[in-house]
Amino acid sequence: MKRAVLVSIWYLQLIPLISCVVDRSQFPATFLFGTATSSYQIEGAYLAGNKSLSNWDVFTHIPGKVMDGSNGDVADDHYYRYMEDVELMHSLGVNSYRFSISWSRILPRGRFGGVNSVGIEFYNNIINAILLRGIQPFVTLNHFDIPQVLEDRYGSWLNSQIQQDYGYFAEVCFKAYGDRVKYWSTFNEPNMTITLGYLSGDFPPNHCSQSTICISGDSAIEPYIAAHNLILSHATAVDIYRKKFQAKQGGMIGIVLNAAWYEPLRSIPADHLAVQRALAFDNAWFLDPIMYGDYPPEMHQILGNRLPTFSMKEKDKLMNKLDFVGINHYTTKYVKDCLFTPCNVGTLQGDSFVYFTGERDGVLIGEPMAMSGYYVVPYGIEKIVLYFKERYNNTPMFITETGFPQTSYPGASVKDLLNDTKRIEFLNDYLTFLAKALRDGGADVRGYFIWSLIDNFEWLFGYTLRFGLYYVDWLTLERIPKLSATWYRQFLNGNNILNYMTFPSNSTYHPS
Ligand code: PNW
Repeated sequence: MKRAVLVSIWYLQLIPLISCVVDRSQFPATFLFGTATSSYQIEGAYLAGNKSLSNWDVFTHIPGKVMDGSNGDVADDHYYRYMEDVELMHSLGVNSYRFSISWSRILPRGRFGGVNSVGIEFYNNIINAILLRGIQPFVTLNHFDIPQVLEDRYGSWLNSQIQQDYGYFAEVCFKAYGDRVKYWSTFNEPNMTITLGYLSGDFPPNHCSQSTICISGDSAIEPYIAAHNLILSHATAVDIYRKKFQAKQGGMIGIVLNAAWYEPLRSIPADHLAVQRALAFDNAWFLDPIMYGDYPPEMHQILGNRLPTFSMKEKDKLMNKLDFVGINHYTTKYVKDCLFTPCNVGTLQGDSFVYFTGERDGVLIGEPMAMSGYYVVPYGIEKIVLYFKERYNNTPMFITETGFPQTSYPGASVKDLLNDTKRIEFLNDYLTFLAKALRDGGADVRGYFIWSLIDNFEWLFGYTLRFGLYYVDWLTLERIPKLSATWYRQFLNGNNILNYMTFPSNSTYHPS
């Protein structure tokens, strides 16, 4: 009963937002429109072509770590079917493709062994195939998966040695692919790698203070050390790119953050400050050092000497180490202050003293998505873009991910999964507000990538969530276009089928 009331009130709030139908012409002709994937989530072939085990290969094989007990051993079998996936992209009419490189395919033993030519060739094949079809590669060097050997030998991100390993890996990639790749991101969502890996322990290397969940770790200290080494690894790679490759190859290099937007729960100063703190602990944690040479003031104030310091030399190395900011944006939440008035703080928000919720006075901030804690809030994308614009002097930005999950529960009919009208509305409404950020806000956003091209291995959720524009049958690995694939193709063609689509009565257009 309560839920029914919540949903209907939420619907009334959305009425003014759903009347807009976005158009390709609202974006510059040079704008990148693409789809995004990552190596571990799609490739499979986990032992093929001299690849070594990654941290995710090892982690997913530990019972109980992934919701449905699955792993990425096969995933979408993209390693063998990449040509089919390239054709899917081509048929969509995208002009770019964001994908990541598996470090363990390129350097199976890190810097302690040779470069694997089979791995090099695999990504060469992809890059050449997409370029032939007018699709620009947008390459992520690291999307969560690292060679397990780096964990076993010296504790990966907790050890400063990783900077050398990462720099070496990046250089091998610039050398091999930089003649054709003009967009490089060093890391995907380091904020997730660090908080999930060293604070909650949900991701490898499964470190945290709670001995029932983690074998080892210290959630108060390790996240900050690991982040410090990761930030310096980013700077090392950018230094190498700028000194040895950029002038000749002419590309851009940046980093990608997981960037939710936050609204104050109450209109009181404490909650407004809490929003700033939440944003600082999310993104400025990484971006402030990379742009300005030090951590944000909000973190210094709270963490004191738990926050490692950058030497003068490191600060110099860090300054202005970004050509663009990549923004992965899915959701907006309310934030409540817990610093001035103590309250219940979640594990991941502990040090920022904020409480996240999706509800205010019994009204949800947006329709809940299949991923818990995620809500559909189209205006959030405009606000997060304008926040980055202000804080980082309108450094060029790309929406490197946004997307909508579907639950793949046993019994979900393929027909319903293919008829993904809610995803279409989500994409249309978020794009509408993105266009507004460009038009009214003057934000220098240069591209937009939908997560994801195909349904894939969704980390802790295994195969229970589907983000693809294409449905994947996990038994046959057949790819089938969802309605959203048709919508994206038409949108890119200058048409938006929302204009003449009739929605089924259970869609959010006509909630029963
Ligand atoms: C992104 N989690 O972040 C990632 O970059 C993608 O790999 C991922 O598939 C996508 O979002 C959709 O979740 C993540 O809670 C967000 O486990 C949340 C999680 C992981 C990754």
